Amino acid sequence: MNNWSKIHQEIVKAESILLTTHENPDGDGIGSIAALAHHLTNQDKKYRILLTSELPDEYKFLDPHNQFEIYDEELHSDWVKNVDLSILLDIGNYNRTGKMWEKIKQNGTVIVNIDHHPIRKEQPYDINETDINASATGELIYKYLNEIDPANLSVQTYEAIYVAIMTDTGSFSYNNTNILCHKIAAKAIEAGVDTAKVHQNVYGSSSKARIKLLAAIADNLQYEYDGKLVWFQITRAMMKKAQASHEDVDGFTDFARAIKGVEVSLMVFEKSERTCRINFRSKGNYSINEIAQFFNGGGHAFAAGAVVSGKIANVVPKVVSKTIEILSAQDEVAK
Ligand SMILES: [Mn+2]
Repeated sequence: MNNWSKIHQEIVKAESILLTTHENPDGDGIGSIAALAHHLTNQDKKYRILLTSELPDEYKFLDPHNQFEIYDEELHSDWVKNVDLSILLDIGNYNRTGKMWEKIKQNGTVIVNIDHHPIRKEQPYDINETDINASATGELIYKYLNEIDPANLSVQTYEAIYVAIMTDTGSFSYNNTNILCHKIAAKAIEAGVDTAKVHQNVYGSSSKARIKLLAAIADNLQYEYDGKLVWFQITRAMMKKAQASHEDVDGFTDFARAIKGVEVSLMVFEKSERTCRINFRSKGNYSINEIAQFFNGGGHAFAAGAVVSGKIANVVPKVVSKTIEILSAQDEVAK
C-alpha cells in the first residue's frame, strides 16, 4: 500500500482532524491546507485548521468561511490533545508548529507529514510523505487527491493548489519548476481557475508600508564576495518607521537575489531584541541550506532560513562571515 492510501485510511478512520503548516505561513502551506480541507469537507469529516500565526491578507480569498484559526493555548489545547489525526503540511521542521507541537505529541495519535523540504534526522511522524523533487507541497496534495478523490478536484480545490505551486515556484520561474506543476496549472485553467485573478490577489496587493520598507532596504543593500552575495537587515526601528508588519517583509530576499551579478541574497530580520530571523535565496549556483543548517535552520538548496539568537548587531557579522566562508568552500570544491 502506498502512503496516499495509508493517509486516506487514517482520514477515513479519524473523527477529528487537525490541519496545520509552519509559522508565518506562505502560499504553499495555506493553499495545501485549503485544498485538503475541500477534500475533507467532501468526505464529511470534522476538521479544524490551526495556524501558529496570522493568515496573511493576500491569502484570505482562500478562506471564504473563516476556517483558518490562530492557535490559542486556552481555546485549543484540549481539542488538539484529543484530536485523532494531525496532518502537517509544508512544515520543514515540526518545531515550526510552535507551542502546538507539545500538544500534538501528547495526544499519542497519528501524525501525518506531507512536505517537499529535505528530510531531517528526527522524524516523529507516523506517516511521512516527503518528496524533495516536488515543486511545492501543493503538488503532493494534487497527487493525493488525483489518486484518492479525483472526482472532487473542483475549481476551488484547483485554485488552492494553484496558489501553492505559483507561490513556491515564483510564478513558475524558480528551478524547482517541473513538468508536473505546469500540467497541474493547465488542469487548473481547464477546471475554470482564473489564474490572472489569483496572481492579482496574491501579488497585486502590496501595502504602502511594504513599499516604504522596500525603499529603505534598497537604499542599504550591502555587497560582499565580489558582489555575488548581497545582504540587508531589517531592524525593528525600520519596521516602525515604515509602519510595516511581519507579512510586509515576504519576498524581499527574492527581490535582492534578482540583482545582476548576485548569486545569493541574505536578509537578517530583527524579530525581537535578542532574536533574528535569517533568510537565504540562491540563483542556483550555490546551495545555501548548508548555511541555514549551521544556524540550526533548514530549507531547500536554494531557499532556506533559520532563527538565530542574539542582538542584530552581533548576528549580522556572524552570519555574513559564515556565509562567505561556506560560499568560498563551495567554490573551492568546484575548482
Ligand atoms: Mn513549500
